[in-house]
Amino acid sequence: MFLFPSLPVLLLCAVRVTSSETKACEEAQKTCSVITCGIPVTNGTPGRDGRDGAKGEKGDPGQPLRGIQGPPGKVGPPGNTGAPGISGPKGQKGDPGGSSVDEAKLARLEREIRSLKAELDHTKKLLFFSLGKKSGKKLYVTNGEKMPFSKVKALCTELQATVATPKNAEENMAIQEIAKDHAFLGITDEQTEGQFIYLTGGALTYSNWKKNEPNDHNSGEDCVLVLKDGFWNDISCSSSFLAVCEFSA
Ligand SMILES: [Ca+2]
Ligand SMILES: [Ca+2]
Repeated sequence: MFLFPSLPVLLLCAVRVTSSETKACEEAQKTCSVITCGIPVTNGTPGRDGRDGAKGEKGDPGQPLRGIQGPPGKVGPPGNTGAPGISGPKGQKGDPGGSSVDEAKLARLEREIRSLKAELDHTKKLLFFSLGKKSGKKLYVTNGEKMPFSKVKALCTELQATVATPKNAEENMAIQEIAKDHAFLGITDEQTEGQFIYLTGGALTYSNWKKNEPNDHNSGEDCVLVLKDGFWNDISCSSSFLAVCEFSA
C-alpha cells in the first residue's frame, strides 16, 4: 500500500529537478531513503559536509617582512688618502725683516763662541795639569796601561792622536816624565831593517839611542822604547810596554 502513493512523488521529482538540482538530489539520495523534491516538507537532518572545492588561483606574492634592525657593525679599515686639496689663497705680505734682528743674533753667537773658547782653554789647562805633559804644541798622555805596539797604535788612532814621537830633547824629556817607565815611541824599522822612520812618515830628525842600540837583538827588534833614563832601545813589537799618545795642543 505504501509503494503507490510514493511513486507519483518520485516521478514529479524526476520532472521538476533541473540539471543543477540533479546533483543535489543525487547527493540527497545517498543520505535519504525517501527523497522529497519540489514538495514542501518538514526539514530533515542536515546533510554531510560537501567535498573540497577546486584549487583557487595563485595569489599575489606577499610582502617580505622586515626584521628588527641589528646592532651596528665594526668600523671598517681607513680608506686611502685622498688627493691633495686645492692650494689656499695667498696670504698677505709680511712685515719687512729688520737687519737689527740678524745683528743681534750674530752678536749673541759671537759671545757664545768666546765663552766656549775660554771654557775649552781652561779644560785644556786642567788636562795638562792632571793627565799629560805639554811640550811646545804637543801634549803627551798615558793611560798607564802596558800593551803590544799594535794595540798602542790602535788606541792612539781611536783617540785621534798618534804614538808619542819626540823630535827634540825637550819633547823626549816630556815623554820620559809622563811615562816614568819604558814606553813605546812612534818609530819603527819594520819597512826596511836598520832604517828607522816615523809612523807618520819620514826619516828621523832626532834620536837618543842608548849605547850599542839599536841592535835588532835575537829574532829582531823593530819597535822603539824610551827608557826610564830617556835613552832609546829597539825592542820586539810584540812585547808589552806603556802606551803614550801625542795630541796637538
Ligand atoms: Ca830592527
Ligand atoms: Ca835592542
